[in-house]
Amino acid sequence: MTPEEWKGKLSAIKDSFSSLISEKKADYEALYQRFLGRKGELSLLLRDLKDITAEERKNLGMLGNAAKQELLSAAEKIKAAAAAHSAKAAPQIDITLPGINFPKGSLHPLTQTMDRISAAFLKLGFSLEDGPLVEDDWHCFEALNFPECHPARDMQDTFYVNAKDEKGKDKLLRTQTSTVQIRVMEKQNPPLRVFHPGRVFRNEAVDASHAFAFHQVEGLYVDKGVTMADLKWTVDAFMKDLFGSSVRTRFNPSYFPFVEPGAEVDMSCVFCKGQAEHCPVCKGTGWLELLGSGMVHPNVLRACGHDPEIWSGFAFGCGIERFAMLLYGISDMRMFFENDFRLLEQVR
Ligand code: 2NL
Repeated sequence: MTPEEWKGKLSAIKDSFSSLISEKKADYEALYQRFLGRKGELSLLLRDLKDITAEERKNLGMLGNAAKQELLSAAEKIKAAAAAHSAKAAPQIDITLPGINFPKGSLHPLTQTMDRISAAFLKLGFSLEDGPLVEDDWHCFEALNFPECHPARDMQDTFYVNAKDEKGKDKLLRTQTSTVQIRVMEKQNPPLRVFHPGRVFRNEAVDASHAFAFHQVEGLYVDKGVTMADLKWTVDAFMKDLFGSSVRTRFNPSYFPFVEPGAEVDMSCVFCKGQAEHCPVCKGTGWLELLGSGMVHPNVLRACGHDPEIWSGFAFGCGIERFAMLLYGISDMRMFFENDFRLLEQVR
C-alpha cells in the first residue's frame, strides 16, 4: 500500500465515523467495535503501517494516532451523554427512604372471642356444628317447646321473612342458636356432644346492651344418664378455661321453655374479685350473670325423635358480645358494628 492510499483510507474512515456519530441513535458500543476495537477499521489500518517504508511510517503513524485520539474522545462523549440520559429516564431509587407500610390486619374482637370460646368447647370434647340463619317455625320455636302464644313468636320480637316454610308458616331469622342443636338431634342419634357459635336476630330497639343482630354460642350434650352435676362441672370448666382458674360459678333457678329444670349461671366478678363495693362491672354484687342453662326438656327430646326415658341431656348458651365486652373491656355493644379502627386496633 502506498502512503497516499493509506491516507485515503484514513480519511474515508474518519468520514464514515463522523457521519455515524452525528446520527441521533449513535451507539458507543457499536462505534467502538467498528472503528477502535481489536478488529476495528482504524486499528487494522494502523497495523497496515508495517508494510510502509520506515521514513513514511513515522509521519503516517502520527496522523493515525491523532485520528485514534479524536475518534476515542468523540465516542466517549456519546457514552457519557447516553449514561446521563438513562439516569434521567430511570431515576435512581433512594433505598434509604422509608418504605410503603402495609399495616397487618387483625380478626374482629367478636371473631377472636368466638375462636376462644370454640377452643374451650373443643377441649371439652364438643364438636363444631353449623346451620342456616333463615329458619322455619319448627326449628326456632315448635321443637323447642315454645307454646303457640309465646311472645317471642310475635312480630315485635322476631323478624319474619317474606317466604313460607313447608307447613305454610312464615320463615324467619333465627332468634337463637338452639335451632342448630335441634337440626343435629334430628339427624343424629345420641350420644352427641355439639356446639354452635353464630349470629341471631331480634326485633329490638338498639342501645348500649341490645342489638338487632348479635351472636350466641350454645353447647348440647345428650347421652344416657346425663345429670345436672355434669352440667355444673362442664360449665365451671368452660368458664375457668376462658377467664382463669380462680373463677367460680353459681347456679340460680330460671325458666327457658326448652329446659327443665333451667338455671342462670353467674360467674364471680373477674374485675373486682368480689372485693369492690362500687365495681362498675358487677355493681358491687361480686357476680356477673353470663349464661343460661338447663336439662333438655323431655318435649324437646321427643320432638327430635328421642325417648326421654332413655336419654337425657344438658344445654347451655350465652351471648358472645357480652363475653367480648368482659374479655376486652368494651362498654357499648354498638362498638362491635361501627368498625372504628381505634377499637379494632386495640384488640389484636
Ligand atoms: C341464653 C340461654 C340457653 C339452651 C340455651 C338448649 C338447646 C336445646 C335444648 C335445650 Cl336444643 N336447651 N339451649 C338451654 C338453656 C339456655 O341459652 O341465655 N342464651 C343466650
